[in-house]
This record gives sequence, C-alpha cells and structure tokens, in this order.
Amino acid sequence: MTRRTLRIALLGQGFMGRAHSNAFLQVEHFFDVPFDLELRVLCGRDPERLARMAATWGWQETATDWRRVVERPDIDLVDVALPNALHAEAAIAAARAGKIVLCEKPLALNAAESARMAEAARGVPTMVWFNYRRVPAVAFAHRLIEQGRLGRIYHYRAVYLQQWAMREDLPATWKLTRKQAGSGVVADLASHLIDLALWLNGPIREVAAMTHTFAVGRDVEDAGLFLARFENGSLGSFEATRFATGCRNRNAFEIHGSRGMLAFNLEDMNRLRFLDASDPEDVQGARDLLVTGPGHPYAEHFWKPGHIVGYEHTFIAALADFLVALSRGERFRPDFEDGHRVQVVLDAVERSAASGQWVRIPAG
Ligand code: SOE
Repeated sequence: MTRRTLRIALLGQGFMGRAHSNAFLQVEHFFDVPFDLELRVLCGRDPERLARMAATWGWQETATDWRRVVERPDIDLVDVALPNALHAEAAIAAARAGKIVLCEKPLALNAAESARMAEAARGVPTMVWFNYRRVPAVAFAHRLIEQGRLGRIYHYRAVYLQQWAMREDLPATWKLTRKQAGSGVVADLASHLIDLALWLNGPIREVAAMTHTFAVGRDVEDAGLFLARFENGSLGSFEATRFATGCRNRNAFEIHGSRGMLAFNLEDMNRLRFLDASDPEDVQGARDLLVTGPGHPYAEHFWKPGHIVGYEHTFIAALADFLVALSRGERFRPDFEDGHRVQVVLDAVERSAASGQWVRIPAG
C-alpha cells in the first residue's frame, strides 16, 4: 500500500522549534507511523540561524515570511511554534488554507482568540503540544485514575516551579512581554498544569487566584497561585512561578482519593508514586513505580523495561498519537478545542487575580 506523504512547514526557530524538529525526525524510529514525513520548510526571522538550524535538523528549505508558507500548495501540515502573539493569526491562516495545524501551548493570548482559532480550525485536524500528557508516568497516572484505583478524588495539588527569571536585569524577551506572551508564568507554566488537571481530574468550576511580579518594572507576572473547585467535588491548589530558587523545571502533582494517592515530579519523570489504600495498614506506603514497562504506556515503543526516557520522548509520543489518530480519521486530544478550554481557565485565573474574587468557569 502506498503511504501518504505529509509535507511539513515549521514556523519557529526557538527551543520548541528544536523540540518539534526532533519529534518529526525521530517519530518513525520508535513508532509505526502511517505517513512519510517530509521536513519541507523551516520558517523564522533570522536567516543565518535559520540556515544553521535547517542543516542541523534536516529541513529542505528555509523561509522568512510565514504568510507565504502557510498558503503553499506543497505543504500539508503547518506547525506553529512562534511567540504566543502570533499563534492565532498563523494558525487561522493555515486552517483556512486547509492545512493540518499543530500549535505550541498556550494556544492563544486569551480565550476570545482561542475560540476564534478553534472555530476556524473546525474542519481540519489539530493538535496543541501539551506534551506532558505523553510522559509515560503521567499517561499511567491517567490510566490508574480511569480504572478507579484512586476512588473518589478529594485533593488535586499541582506546582510548576522554575527559577530562570529571578535575575532582574534579564532582557525583555517575548516571554517577558505581555503583548507577545499574553501573560507571564500563568500562560507559560500554569497552562501546562491546567491541561493536565482537566485531563486527569475533569472540568474546573471556579478559581480564586493571585499573581505577583517580583522583578521591578517587569511587564508580566512572575508567580501565579490559585485555588480551584472541580466539577467532581475535589479541591485543587496550583502554583506556578519563575522565582523558585533551586527548581529548574519542577512540574509536579499529587492527587489524593478515597482509594489511593498518586504523585509525579517531572524532575524524576520516569517514576510515579502510587499508594493503594487497600493495602493492609501496617505495610501501607507509596510504591515508587519505574514507569518504563512492561505493560506501561509507550513502553513497547521506546527502550526495554528499566531503560529510561527523557523530555524529547514526550514530543515524539504526542506526534505519534496524533499521526495515528489522523490516519484513522479520529479526534486527537488535546486539540484546539481542548487548548481553548485551558485558555478559558487561564482567563478566569487572570480575572480573579485582578478582582480578588472567585471566578466561575463557563461550562464547555
Ligand atoms: C519555559 O521555560 C518552558 O520552556 C515552557 O515554555 C515549556 O512549555 C515548558 O515545558 C518548559 O519550560
């Protein structure tokens, strides 16, 4: 049977551009991918760096005008890894040109924008790169929850802690500029926490938030904390900060239910701690599971049991799941609708922080 070729245009030459390039290159090494992928065009603003990056990651061509690229008839899939402020315009243009559209998180600057994006992309397959859903240990946590191993959920606690913005003299790159990023740590890191929470624990009903900027004169918030009530009756607490001395990329959650407890920390990403409350009390304690197989999510695709995976595998697995869903004509999650639901919660967090009031989340 002849396989369809997907000709890819990647918009973006930063950190995520590299992570996505690696996924496009590696996915067929680990998964039985139903398409041939052609890395056709890499698009960005800096021609010199672009040429080097294209040579490193195997892109056939480079371009500096994304508007032309998304219209090109020899492109099937457009991947948007530009600063947040450009997501909507680029993704909507690509969707209107009939392309398959992938987009970095957060999907947009705000929920009004993400609603327009989801609407424009209704007729085309989409994906948002919330890659942490595809950490094998996180996918396994999802499986255990679905199996009822935690019972009724009481508490959902999540933190995303970084420290890179503590230097006050940092240049105002796009992530530190409200107009370009939408918000600071809330858009960048709380978006990951919310996506995981919605996936693992269901819809959020209301939030009460506070945000704070430690760096004098900085345009975006450095820290954002909020409480949440979930539709399932559980209580959530969330903390995202770029001022967490000692933490470079700690994305962690703990979930307590009537039948058990789960704890995950990206800094030790191959492990999931699981306590089964039905164990006899005298031997009850969290099991430190090494989620690398046998029988764990993605285990048969990566290395042998006990041989750990890394950050890059989360992008590879997300892309693989997307391509399989695409070949079967099935809906992939998280798609633009899911990205929009995250954005609705982000908006509520911002409104609550500004007003000092609880804010209800409109039902999706
Ligand atoms: C920010 O430092 C960042 O690169 C985020 O933008 C990513 O989404 C996160 O996964 C790692 O940290």
